[in-house]
Amino acid sequence: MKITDIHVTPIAISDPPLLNAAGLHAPYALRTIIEIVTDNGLYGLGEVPGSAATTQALLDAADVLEGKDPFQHNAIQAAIEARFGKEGAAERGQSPWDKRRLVHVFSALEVACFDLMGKATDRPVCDLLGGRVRDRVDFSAYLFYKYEGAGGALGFATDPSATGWAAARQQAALDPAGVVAQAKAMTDAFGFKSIKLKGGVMTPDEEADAILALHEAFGPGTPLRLDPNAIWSIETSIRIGKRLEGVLEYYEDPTRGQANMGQVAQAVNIPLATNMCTTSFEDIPGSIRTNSEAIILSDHHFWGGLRASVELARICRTFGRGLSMHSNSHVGISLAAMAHLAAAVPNLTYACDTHYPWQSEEVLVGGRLTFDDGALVVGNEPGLGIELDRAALAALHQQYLACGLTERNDEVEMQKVQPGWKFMATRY
Ligand code: GKR
Ligand code: MG
Repeated sequence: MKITDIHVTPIAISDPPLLNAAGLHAPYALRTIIEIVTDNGLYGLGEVPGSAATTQALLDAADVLEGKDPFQHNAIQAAIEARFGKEGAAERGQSPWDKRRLVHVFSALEVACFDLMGKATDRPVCDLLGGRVRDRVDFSAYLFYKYEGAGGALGFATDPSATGWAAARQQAALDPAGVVAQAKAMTDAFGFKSIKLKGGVMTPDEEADAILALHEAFGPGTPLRLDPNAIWSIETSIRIGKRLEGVLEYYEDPTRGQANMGQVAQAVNIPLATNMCTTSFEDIPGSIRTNSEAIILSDHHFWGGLRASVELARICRTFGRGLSMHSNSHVGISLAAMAHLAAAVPNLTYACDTHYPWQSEEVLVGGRLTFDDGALVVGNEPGLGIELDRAALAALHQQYLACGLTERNDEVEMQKVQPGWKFMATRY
């Protein structure tokens, strides 16, 4: 089996006005979809966070891949590295999401190759990652402070004909009551059993109040997480952490950097988790030295693919780290890859993050994937078990061209609402 063609398609999907430490989500989130075609008539799919730079890098990678065997990951990785050079942790940036280019290229290509390998061998991807240890992958409710609005063409407006979660996802949530209402609507609609609140938006005490309100509303049996995306000082992180001891399942990136996280970890009796201070293999020695977190949030888009994520799981087991999973706004190709990975990793024991309920569009035949009582059921279909709806892909590509966005910039979006607003690496 040889690679003959690569199609790279940037798309824009409607995204509501969600708030975070870096600002505000734009009306559209960008993703790049990759399709790798082989000489035996198969195709494999990958999806990564979109930007003009990532799309260009994937287009530049195309000729490196042509003629290669999709089973030969090492050869493909070496060829990509030879083309692009190496990239260090420094390129990640300070935002809540990862801005490195190469990890995205590896991830997109590698996931598409795994999809192909599965189709060629008539095996689901989880079988190629060691075999499933679970059929059902639990996901958590991912709550956001938000302005009123549906995103996409509606922007800050709402669609009065919407019902159920589609109606609830348009409502503003800016205080503890709004957060609890959002949590109820989301858990009712999807059956999620764990809840994460994206913090770093309101004052730290308001966010702690929201967590305490969730604890009160859902009871002690519901695992809760808070993620201020590292914009709190050590002192604030410790003070708020003390308010939330016995309430949080884990405390995600309260402060910036491994050394600071290590100090908070020593002072607060809640496991710390990260997708910001330990984000690549070269960060692992520092993580061990500083004891910066108890749990690492894996993300195959940022750790360089599915194989790398399985390696990360092994390292977590060796060093006594727990393992959970991070997400960003996405469609079903990423969700299917996340589910196959989580199905095959024994120590991925926490419910995974997903932004999927916030999105409404899809590029898959059959439309949106569905959660069964908070979980995705991983089937036995070959590869990722999904097929590309080419008409839907073309429509979302047109939406990309029409919306004019070329990269994610939450600060610029926030400035449209609050002129002069500035991202601060440490705000409180
Ligand atoms: O979607 O606004 C968002 C989140 O803040 C996202 O970009 C983060 O990467 O989900 C993320 C996290 O856990 O830090
Ligand atoms: Mg996080």
